[in-house]
Amino acid sequence: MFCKLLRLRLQPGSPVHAVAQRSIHKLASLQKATALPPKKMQSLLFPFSEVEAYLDRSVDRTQFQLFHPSLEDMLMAEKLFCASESHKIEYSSSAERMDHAPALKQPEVCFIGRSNVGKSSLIKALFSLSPEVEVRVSKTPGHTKKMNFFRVGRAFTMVDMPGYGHRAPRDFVDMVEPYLHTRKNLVRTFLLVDGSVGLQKADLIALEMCEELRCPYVMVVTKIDKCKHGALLTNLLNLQHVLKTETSSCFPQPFLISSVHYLGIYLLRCFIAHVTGSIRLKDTSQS
Ligand SMILES: Nc1nc2c(ncn2[C@@H]2O[C@H](COP(=O)(O)OP(=O)(O)OP(=O)(O)O)[C@@H](O)[C@H]2O)c(=O)[nH]1
Ligand SMILES: [Mg+2]
Repeated sequence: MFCKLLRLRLQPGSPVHAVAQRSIHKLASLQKATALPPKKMQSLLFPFSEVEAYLDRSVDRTQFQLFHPSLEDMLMAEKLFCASESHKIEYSSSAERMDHAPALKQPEVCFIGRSNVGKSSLIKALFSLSPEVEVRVSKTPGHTKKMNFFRVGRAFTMVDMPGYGHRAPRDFVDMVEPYLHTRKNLVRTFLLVDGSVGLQKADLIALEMCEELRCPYVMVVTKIDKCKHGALLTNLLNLQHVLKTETSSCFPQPFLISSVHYLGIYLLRCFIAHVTGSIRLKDTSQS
């Protein structure tokens, strides 16, 4: 009964729903984060700082901290993720094949990775300041079946891809590969791996493909809120080794993310704004 009532009161348009939406909005904003104690804020903005304490002194940390923008830069980037009358953030279209993909001029970034790794959740977290943008996530692997295009004003487009592995191996061959091969306005590909399990065979195949295509890509380590420290460290060090020895098109710094607790979301917003040319970082030595 209570649940029914709650659901009723949380209907879109109801006053309670509006309050709930506002609190999500607050949680996701940098303004809110700056009110946290310094250590907490540091791990929210730069999640690697949390892990770093557990690393052996001999481990080279520079690779994990190459992109280290100022708070001012992050605030500038955050504005791009807030919709307004003149800056619409919206789902634009879906496509099952490249000839159905919208012809767009603005820079584009895409998110690829195994089914269930958290691609759609990451896009949802990035858009959490504009909660009216609907991004569907699901516990069931293979949920996203098409390439979904989201427009961020006139600044850039973000593309949510179907996952590979599990029940959707064809999607990858039919959609992701042709997309990466042909998309002219694609400026960065984000390849997601699950922090608890690390690089899997399917991830290495995707990584090899990005290398072959020489498409600039970035590794994102997801669900770090669920990872045991030991497992996350082992997987990070293995990833660091692979990036150093087997890649040349990959940005050396992996981005650590929790889409549930917004860890690393602020940093990734800033990186996306930067690589799409939407903001100019104040201190260029940090790029
Ligand atoms: N704890 C935790 N769970 C997450 C996180 N990101 C995603 N999940 C959960 O993981 C599941 C899969 O998330 P999706 O975002 O739908 O995964 P996907 O990669 O888009 O999956 P496909 O569309 O099937 O390729 C959902 O149950 C999410 O709630 C995270 O950062 N932390
Ligand atoms: Mg999805």
